[in-house]
Amino acid sequence: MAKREILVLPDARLRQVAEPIPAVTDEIRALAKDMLDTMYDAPGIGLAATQIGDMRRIVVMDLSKEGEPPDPIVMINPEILNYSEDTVTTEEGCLSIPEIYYDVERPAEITIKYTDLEGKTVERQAKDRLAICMQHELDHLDGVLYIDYLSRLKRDRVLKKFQKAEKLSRKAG
Ligand code: K1U
Ligand code: ZN
Repeated sequence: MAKREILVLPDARLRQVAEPIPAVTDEIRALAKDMLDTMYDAPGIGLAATQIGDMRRIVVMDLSKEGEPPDPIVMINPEILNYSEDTVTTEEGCLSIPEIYYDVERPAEITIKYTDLEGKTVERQAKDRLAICMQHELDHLDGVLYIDYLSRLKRDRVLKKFQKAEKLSRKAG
């Protein structure tokens, strides 16, 4: 198992836009495995490569419930083709913004297209938690964090908390 370090706010790399992956190689398959190991260990239900400081467009997810067999999803160069008009508000968390949760409103259903680990193009519809998690993870690839959808007051409160924590940890060495 190769666990990678997860970047935490206010790390500037979380704001970078990731680059497309030209081909699915063994190195990409190894990256996906490290990302899944890192996500399961955290634990989380999703992880974008941006969050481990790798600026390539790849995301992993697993929304299986406790007691169910694992159901890993790896999405390379994912693109959302369509958003539903109806929206849903759900509580989101982020491994790069630990221990903070806020309600976010997003489109309830999406159509998504991506390349899988075998290099095949997949197009599928998603709703409920899967659609929310996919949107959250794809945002990471564009340097967008869920706190960007909050009011300025709430977002600034979160940013200040993490800026202060980073300053203190730098001081402590
Ligand atoms: O991208 C990330 O930071 C991962 C994030 C995904 C996510 C959570 C909630 C809504 C949208 C996207 C997480 O996995 S936070 C942790 C979490 O939700 C969780 C952890 C353990 C068990 C169940 C959920
Ligand atoms: Zn996140």
